[in-house]
Amino acid sequence: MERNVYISLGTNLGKLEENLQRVSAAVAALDAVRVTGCSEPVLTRPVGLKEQPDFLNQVQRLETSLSPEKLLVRLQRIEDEMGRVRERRWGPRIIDLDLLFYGNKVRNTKRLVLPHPQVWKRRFFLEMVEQIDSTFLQQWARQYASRSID
Ligand code: PH2
Ligand code: MG
Ligand code: MG
Repeated sequence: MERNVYISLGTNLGKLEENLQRVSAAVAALDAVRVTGCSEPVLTRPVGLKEQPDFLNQVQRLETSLSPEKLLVRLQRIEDEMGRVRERRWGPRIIDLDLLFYGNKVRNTKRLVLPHPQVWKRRFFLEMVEQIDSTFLQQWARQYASRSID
């Protein structure tokens, strides 16, 4: 069981608040996943591709018995079911679900990079994580600094 999983929810097309509520409900309905914290939703400037509408973003903390890879597949399934069209990288989307942190796990595979490669560059995500748990990022950094290299 991993208790410190952080995901970001985002939307910048259509009715933003409605989209966020629908995707929240879909995450909450996942088997083997419990939502244990939510930040306030925040309107953010688009990162990457600048010529697109602002995003409504929110961070949620999950507790789950799913592996990072399995959780990622479930999140991608929600994106697909909610009609996200994967067109442009970093382009506008009805729904965007990103896995930001999975406890202290580090991954660097083709399918999954953990922590999310963009998380350190997007202050608003870090601030939302801190809103949920003001000590998580410090703990993460301390564990990372003292990790055994093998
Ligand atoms: N997600 C992206 C690209 N750009 N910008 C903001 N503000 N919020 C996002 O969630 C976001 C983005 C691709 O995942
Ligand atoms: Mg994103
Ligand atoms: Mg994404």
